[in-house]
Amino acid sequence: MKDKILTLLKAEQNLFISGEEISNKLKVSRASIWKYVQKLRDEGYTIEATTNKGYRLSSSPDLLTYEEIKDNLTTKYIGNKILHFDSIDSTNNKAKALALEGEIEGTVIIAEEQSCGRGRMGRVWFSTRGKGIFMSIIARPNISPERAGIITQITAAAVGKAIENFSLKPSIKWPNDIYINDKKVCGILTEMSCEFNEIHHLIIGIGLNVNQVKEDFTEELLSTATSMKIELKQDISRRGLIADILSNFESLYDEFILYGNSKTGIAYCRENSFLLGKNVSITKKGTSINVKCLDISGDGNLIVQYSDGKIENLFSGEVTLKNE
Ligand code: BT5
Repeated sequence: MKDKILTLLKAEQNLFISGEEISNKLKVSRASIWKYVQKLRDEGYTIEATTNKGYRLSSSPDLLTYEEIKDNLTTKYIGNKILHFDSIDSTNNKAKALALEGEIEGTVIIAEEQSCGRGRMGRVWFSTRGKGIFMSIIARPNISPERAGIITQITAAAVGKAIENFSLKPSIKWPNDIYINDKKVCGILTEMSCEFNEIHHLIIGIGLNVNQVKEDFTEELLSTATSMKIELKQDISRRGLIADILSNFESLYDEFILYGNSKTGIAYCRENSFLLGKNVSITKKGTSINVKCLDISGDGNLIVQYSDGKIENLFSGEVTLKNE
C-alpha cells in the first residue's frame, strides 16, 4: 500500500492530492494513509500535508528502490523485480538464497549497505551506506559452465559503458575489476551453481563506488580505490546509473544468450582493457609467474604469453601488475 500511495503522489508531480481521492482510488482509510505517509517520511520522502489540499510530494531520497528506479528503467525483464534492503549481509548471499528457492531470472537485489560485502576468495567488499551501488542480478543462462566467464566480461562492459556516460574513462582489469585513473572503482563477483554441463543459476554481484568521498575509504583502500564522485567532483544520481547498467547488461546478455554473440561485450573489454600489452604476474597454484597479456579471447579468457614463448588462455585468476 505504501508503494501505491507513493506512486499516486509521484503521478501528481508536485501538486496536491486530497486524502479523499487517495482513499477512493486505493480503497484505504484516511487514517491508514496518514500512517503510510509517516512511513514514507521516515524513509526520507518530504511530503507536505495540509487540511484543505491533502498531500504533496516535494522531494524523494536517493534510495534504490524499484519505485525510485522504475521511471528510468527501459529493460524488458532485467530489474522487473527489484528487492531493496536498507541493510543486508551481502546482496550475493540473498540472491543466492532466493535463486535456490526458484526466483526467476532478472530479479535484482539491491542494498543501501552491506555488513559482509564479499569480494573473491573470501575478501571483503567495503560498502559505505547509501553512497555506492551494491547489487546482484539473478541469471539462469542456458550455456555450458565453461562459458560463464563471458557473463563477467559482459557485466564489466555494461558497467563501463554506464560510467562513460559521465565522461569518465573506465578501464577493465580482467577478469572482474574496473579502474578509473589507475584506481579501482568497481568489482564484480560472479558466482555459479551448476551441475555437469548445466548452470542452475548465476549470481552477478556488482559493487560500484559512486558518491564516496576520500574520507569514506579506509586508510588502506585510499591508495587503491576511487569513486565516480572523487573523479568527477560532483554527486551522481545512483538511480539513473543503475537503470543504465541494467539496460546495458540486458542488451549484451540477450545478444549472447539468444544469438550466441558476445562480440560487442568482449570488444568493449578489449578496447578498454587495463592489462593488454602489459607485463603482469599471475598466480598459479600459489606461485607467481610473469607473463605478458596478449588479448582477450571470444570466450572472455585472458590470453597470456610466458617468458619461454608459450601461449595460454586463462579462464580465471589473479593478475597483479608489476608495480602493485
Ligand atoms: C571484487 O573482488 O572486486 C568483487 C567485489 C564484488 C562486490 C559486490 S557488492 C554486491 C555484491 N554482493 C557482495 O557481497 N559482493 C558483490 P576482488 O577482486 O576479490 O577484490 C576485493 C578487493 O578489492 C579487496 O581485497 C580490497 O582490496 C578491494 N576493495 C574492497 N572494497 C573496495 C571498494 N569499495 N572499492 C575499491 N576497492 C575495494
